Amino acid sequence: MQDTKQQWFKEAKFGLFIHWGLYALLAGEYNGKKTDRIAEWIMNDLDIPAEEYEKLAAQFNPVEFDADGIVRKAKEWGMKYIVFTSKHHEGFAMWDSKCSDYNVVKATPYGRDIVRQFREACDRHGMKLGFYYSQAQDWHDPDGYMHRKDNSGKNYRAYLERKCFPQLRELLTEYGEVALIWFDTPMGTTREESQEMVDLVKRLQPNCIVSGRIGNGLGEYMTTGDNFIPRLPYEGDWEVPATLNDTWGFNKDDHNWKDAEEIIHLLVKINSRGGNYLLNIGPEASGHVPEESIKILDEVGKYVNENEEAIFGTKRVGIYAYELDWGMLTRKDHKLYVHVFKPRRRVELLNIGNRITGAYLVADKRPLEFETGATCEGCSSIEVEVPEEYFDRKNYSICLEMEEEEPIFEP
Ligand code: H79
Repeated sequence: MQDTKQQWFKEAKFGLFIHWGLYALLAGEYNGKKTDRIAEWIMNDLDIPAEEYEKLAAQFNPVEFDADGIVRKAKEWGMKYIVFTSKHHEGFAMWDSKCSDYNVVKATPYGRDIVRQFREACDRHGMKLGFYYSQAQDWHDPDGYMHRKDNSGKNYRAYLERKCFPQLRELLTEYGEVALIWFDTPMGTTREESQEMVDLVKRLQPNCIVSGRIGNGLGEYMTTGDNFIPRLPYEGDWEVPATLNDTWGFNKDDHNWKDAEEIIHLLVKINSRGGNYLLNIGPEASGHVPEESIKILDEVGKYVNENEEAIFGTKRVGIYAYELDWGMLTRKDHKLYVHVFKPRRRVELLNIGNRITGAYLVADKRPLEFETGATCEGCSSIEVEVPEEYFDRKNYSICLEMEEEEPIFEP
C-alpha cells in the first residue's frame, strides 16, 4: 500500500459513519412487532414486503435535518472523514437518482437531496466525504440480492446494469470529490463483477478509495467485521466500522450506549494497532441526532482534541506488547505516546530500550522529569514522573522523545 492517494486515510484515524434511511421511520418497530436486531435490517428481519415498506417514503420529512450541524460536530469531535449511507440494503437512494424513482427527492414530501446537503456542508468545512453503497443486496429491486430473502442472484446482472452501475456513476459524477466508496457485503458478486465496479470507480475518480467489502480481494484497505478489532498485527491500511450502541440505523429501544471512556479506549486501541475507527451515528427520522450519541462524542472529542498529536498521523506500534490495563502506546516519527487510562504517580514502561531525550505532557507540552535505567539484568525501563495535579486523573497522554524512530522492545 504505497499508494499516496491513500495517505489521508492512513493518517485519518477517526471518522464518522452515518446510517440514515427509511428504516429510521420504523425505529425498530413495525405493526407492533419489534426487531431485537440491527434496526436498518427491519425490512428483512420482519419480512416486510417491498410494496409495504416503500410506503414509508411518503412519511419521510426530516424537518430537523441539518447537514451543516452534523459536519460541524464531526469536525469538533476531531473526525477526519464522513461516510454516509447513500443507499443501504433497503434500496432507497438518499439523493436525486435519475435511474430509480425510489429516492428521497422523488418519493418523499421532503423532496430535497440529502447527499447533496452533506456534500455542500463537507465542502464548507473541509471534511472528506465518502459514500456507503450496498452494491449487492437491494431488497427493493426484484433482481437485487436478498429481495424477499432470495439470495440466488439469478438476475443479478440485470440489477447491476439497471441500478447499481448507473447509481454509482451518478454518485461519482454529480457529487464532487468522493473520498471513498464503502461497499458492503458482496454476496455472490463474482470477481469480474467486483472488478467492473472498481474500474467504474477508478475511471470516474482515480483518487476515490474502494473499501474492503467490495469483496474478491479487490479492496484498497481492509474493513474489519462490524465492531471487530483484529487480534493480529496487520500490515496494510484498515478500518473498524463500529456502533455506539447495538444498532446502526436508529432504534428507539436501544439504550445500550457505550460510555465515552470506553470509546476513547477503543479509539486508542485501534490506533495503536494501526487502524482507523469509523464510528456510527443513526439519526432519527426527523433528522435529529440522538442526544446520547452527541453527549458521548462531545466527551470523546475533548480527549481527541487535547491529545490530537498522539492520535492523528500515528503508526502502529510494532507488536501489541504494550497494551496494559492502565494504558496503550501510539507512535509518530521519533515520538512514543503513552495514553494513560488509570490514575498513577509514575508512568513506567519496562523492557523498552530506547534512548529517551525528553518527555512532556501532550495536553500542554509541559516538560516532565524522567529516568531511564535497567530494572534487572539485560532489561531496560523508562520512568516518567506524573505532575502532582495529575495523580488522580485518567485519560491523558505523555510523549517520550526518542533517539530512534521506533520503540525497541526487549521482551
Ligand atoms: O450497515 C451495517 C449493517 O447493516 C451492515 N454492515 C454494517 C456496516 C451489515 N450487513 N450485513 N451485516 C451487517 C451482517 C448481517 C448479519 C446477519 Fe442478521 C445475521 C443478517 C442476518 C443474520 C443481524 C442479525 C442482521 C439481521 C439479523
